[in-house]
Amino acid sequence: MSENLKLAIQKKGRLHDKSIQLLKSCGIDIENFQDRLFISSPNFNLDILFLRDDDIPEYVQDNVAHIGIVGENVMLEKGLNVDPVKKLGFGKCSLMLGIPEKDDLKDIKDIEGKTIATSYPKILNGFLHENTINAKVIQISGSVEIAPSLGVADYICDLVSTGNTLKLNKLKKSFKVLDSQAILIKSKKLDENVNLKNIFDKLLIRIESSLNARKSKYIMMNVPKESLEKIIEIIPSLKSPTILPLSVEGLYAVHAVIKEDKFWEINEDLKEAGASGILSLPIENIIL
Ligand code: PRT
Ligand code: ZN
Repeated sequence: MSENLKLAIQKKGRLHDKSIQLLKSCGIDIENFQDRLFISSPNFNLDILFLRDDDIPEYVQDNVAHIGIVGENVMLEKGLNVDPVKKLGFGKCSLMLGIPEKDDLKDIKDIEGKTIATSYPKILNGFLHENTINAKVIQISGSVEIAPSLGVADYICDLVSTGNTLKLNKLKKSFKVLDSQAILIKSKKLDENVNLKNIFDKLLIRIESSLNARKSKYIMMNVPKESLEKIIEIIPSLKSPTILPLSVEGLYAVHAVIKEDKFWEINEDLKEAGASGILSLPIENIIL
């Protein structure tokens, strides 16, 4: 039997559920994975390794896992020799400079000479270097946000999503260092194995079609003949819309695939132009 492709995902934490969801949306069955370190899918040549997110880049670099899903923040901080393949649209957050609420930081150059606590020294030092700023970077592995109140640092540089953690610690957002989201990474050695490369290519097509589908909606509506031209102009369709005559003379069904965020924008215009019974449906996959 030929070797399975090995994918590393987070065992527990913010990226775990969405990584599983993504695989399921690709039609990959994953069963009984709770408390397991390793499982094989029954319907796709894939083994899944459950790891701490910090360990994933190294496993992929060493080709122990052929591919992995991690935050871009982790990938960049580790700075290992892996190929980034595809941003996955979940786990979005920003690495930001957090400063005490009472402080005012108008110019990035005002960081000069300050002490900054972070779990991301490599990314932060790169940012400081790019902006030709000299500041002292202190590496802390957890609860970075308490460093200013302990007097250990002037500022922090940490991941932020809602900003509530900063607020709770009497800090506020200042300059953004990095935007991050989950990313699919791949081992540099994967392409050397034709069998594994084939499995990977199949998986990537499924992932791309699932991500495309998530951003799109299937819309349907009834349109009288005299409104057809106007309606077609309004619909920002991926391809030209499908138009089907209905059993009622002079009435047509119009079907189209549109970007999700456009639906509410065009809804009113469609009604005004004569469309009725407008439906929007989720799409599971789109193979472009
Ligand atoms: O155990 P393991 O090492 O695998 O997990 P972990 O604890 O290191 O990571 P985890 O599960 O917390 O995060 C995994 C990945 O999720 C990160 O590497 C980021 O890519 C991404 N992510 C997205 C985030 C956040 N959003 C986020 N909000 N990671 C951390 N946070 C922190 C933030 O720093 C703050 O302390 O969550 C807290 C709440 O954020 P606010 O701004 O909503 O208050
Ligand atoms: Zn971690």
